[in-house]
Amino acid sequence: MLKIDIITIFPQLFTNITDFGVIKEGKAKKLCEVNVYNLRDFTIDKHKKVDDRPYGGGTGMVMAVQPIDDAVNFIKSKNKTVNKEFQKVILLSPQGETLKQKKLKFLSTMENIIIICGRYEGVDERVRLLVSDLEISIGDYILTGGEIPAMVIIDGVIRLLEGVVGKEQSIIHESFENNLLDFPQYTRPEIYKGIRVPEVLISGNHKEIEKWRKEKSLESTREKRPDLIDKNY
Ligand code: 4HQ
Repeated sequence: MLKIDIITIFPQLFTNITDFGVIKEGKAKKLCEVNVYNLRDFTIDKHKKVDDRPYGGGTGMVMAVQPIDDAVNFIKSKNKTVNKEFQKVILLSPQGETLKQKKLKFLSTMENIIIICGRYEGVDERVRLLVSDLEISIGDYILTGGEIPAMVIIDGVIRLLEGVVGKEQSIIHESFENNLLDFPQYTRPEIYKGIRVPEVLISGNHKEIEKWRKEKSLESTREKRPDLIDKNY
C-alpha cells in the first residue's frame, strides 16, 4: 500500500483527479491512499499567512519554512508504521531533477511519499535543506504552483502499482522502459477518409505484426527522439 500525502494551499484542486479512472481504482483496491493537507492549518500566524517578503528585497512572496516543516512532521507522526527508508519528502520546483519514468518507478516502490506544492516565487531555501529528500521538476517551464506537477507524479506512480492496471498496459509501459516510443495503433474502421489500416495488422500473422511494431517503434524514436536511444531515462 502506497500512501501519498499532499501539502498545498489549494486542497480542492485534488478532489477531481483522485475520484476518477486509474487513481480511483487504485484507491478502491486499497493499493494506494491519497491524503491532502491544507498548509494553512499549520500556520501559527493569526492571519494564517503562509508566505512573507523575500530577504534582500525583490518582487513577490516566499513561502515560509515553519508551516511546511510542521505539516511534514505532523504527517510523519501519523505514518509511524512506515519504514523511514521507504518514506520520501518531495519538493516540486523548476530547480529539481527532471522527472523521468525511472524516478516514477523508484517512487512506486515506496511506502509513503509526501509532496510539498509551492506557490508564489518559491519556498524558503531551508525547506530544501531541512525538510525535503528529493527536489523534482516536471520539465523546463514555469507553472503557477506545484499542484499540477504533484498530480503528474500521483498519476504516473499509481499506474505502476502492481494490480492497478491490467497486464496489457504494463506491457505498454515496458516499451517506454526500453527507451522506445510506442508504435502506431489503429482501431475500426479499416478505412477512414481514405487512410487504410496497415495490411500487416489485419493479416493475423503475429510474428509479422510484432516485427512491424518493433520497426515502427525504432523508426519513430530515431526520427522524433534520437536522444532516447541508448539512454537510461
Ligand atoms: N513550479 N516542475 C513555481 C514549477 C514546477 C515545475 C512549482 C512553479 C513551484 C513555486 N514544479 N512554484 N516546472 O514550475 O515542478
